[in-house]
Amino acid sequence: MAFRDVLNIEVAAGNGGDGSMSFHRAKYMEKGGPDGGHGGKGGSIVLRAIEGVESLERLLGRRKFKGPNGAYGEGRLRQGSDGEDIYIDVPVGTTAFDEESGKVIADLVRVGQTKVIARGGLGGRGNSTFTSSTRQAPRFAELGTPGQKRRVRLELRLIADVGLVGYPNAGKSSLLAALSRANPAIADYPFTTLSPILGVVDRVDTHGSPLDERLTLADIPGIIEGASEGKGLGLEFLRHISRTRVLVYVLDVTRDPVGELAQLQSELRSYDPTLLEQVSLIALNKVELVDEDLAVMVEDELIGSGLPVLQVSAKEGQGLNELRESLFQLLPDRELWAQTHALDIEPDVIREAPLSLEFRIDPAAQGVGIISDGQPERVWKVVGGGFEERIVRFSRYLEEASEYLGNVFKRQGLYSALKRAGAREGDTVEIGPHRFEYFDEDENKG
Ligand SMILES: Nc1nc2c(ncn2[C@@H]2O[C@H](COP(=O)(O)OP(=O)(O)OP(=O)(O)O)[C@@H](O)[C@H]2O)c(=O)[nH]1
Ligand SMILES: [Mg+2]
Repeated sequence: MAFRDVLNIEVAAGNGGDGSMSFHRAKYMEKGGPDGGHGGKGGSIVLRAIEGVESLERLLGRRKFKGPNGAYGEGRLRQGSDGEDIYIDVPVGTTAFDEESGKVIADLVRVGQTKVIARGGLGGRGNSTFTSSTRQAPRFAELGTPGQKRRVRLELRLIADVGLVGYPNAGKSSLLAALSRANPAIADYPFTTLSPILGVVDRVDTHGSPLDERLTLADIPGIIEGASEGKGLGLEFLRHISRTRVLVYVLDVTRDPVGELAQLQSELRSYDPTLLEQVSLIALNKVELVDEDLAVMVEDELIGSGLPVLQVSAKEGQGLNELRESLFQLLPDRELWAQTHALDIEPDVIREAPLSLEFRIDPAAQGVGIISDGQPERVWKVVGGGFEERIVRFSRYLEEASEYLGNVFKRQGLYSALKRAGAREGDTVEIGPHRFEYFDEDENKG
């Protein structure tokens, strides 16, 4: 199975069903009352984090997800059924971005965590809702709203506590194998590891008996000079160590450890400078291959980097207990770490979020207008307040719903605001693509 850690998908939530415009019909009854039911909600698209899937591969077969529409309302006050939410199961550690804005929509770090990434449309209200003392037979109903559509980029970043970084062949996979039960491929050629691998490391006491404490260790493909320009396997796998809490630089003592460390750090920096601020240590590997004196000399040089250095041999097991114990001791508290590394995530969408009632009369459009009948037309452009959205929801019944809408707008203070701004009888009020004539209530009283 190929390892897949980036995937683009398209999601479209279901539309809300339209409310019904219906009147009760029964034998021997001349005119029945309005009995149109509400439309159902559209199904949302929800990301859900599941355990045990390390790759986004399983989603490859399906790139488009569409939520079912809510059903229309019907007569006899029958409500349309809601479209069921669609769940997309992704591995823990998946982050979702809105492709257009680049913003983070979801960051799933716990098994079972969910996040709506496309919100289903709202159902419209049936005509029975709109009766009042003066309107006993509303010949209009509300339409459903469209479901949210967007393109989403999914990125998987392994959730590991510790990440191993180093040049190819430094012995990262050998260390993972020696410290955990993981069984990665190990070979004496570069780029043996082609995709990230996770292992679980148990803490042990001084006698080697397991304590009930473990951490996860991620082994990623080797990094070489120029990786930030795409050399070798590139830097894309560094994504997987971006949220490990400890970094281990694995250096081969027989090569040029000081030079390689500097190079590694410079490649990491060009990918994400905050990686260098992570708690880090150096595992100076393959020490059994060189003189003790040489190893000590190299260690001294590396200490100049300010990082703790441990001499180890993945092959002979030397220094591994110390390395394991250091990892547990250095590991920052998960909660504290999460607080300082929190992503700026789009807030949860609340289905019934009310529209903002705030509106403004666009000053740019005031008094400016098109000449009609030799007279400049006075146009008042109104922005916000949810007016346009409301009109859209009655677009099929604009004529019949106009009085109702007029009352809603009046209650929201639209006419008094226009009057204060200087609107006069006969002026044009523009809301989105809709235009209507301003009508001064006071002048028309009595
Ligand atoms: N002598 C000796 N050889 C080692 C030691 N650790 C690893 N090796 C050898 O070094 C070679 C590379 O080891 P790997 O663990 O595959 O190295 P890697 O860093 O994972 O390499 P890539 O996956 O290619 O990035 C293998 O032949 C290992 O057997 C060690 O402590 N001593
Ligand atoms: Mg490897």
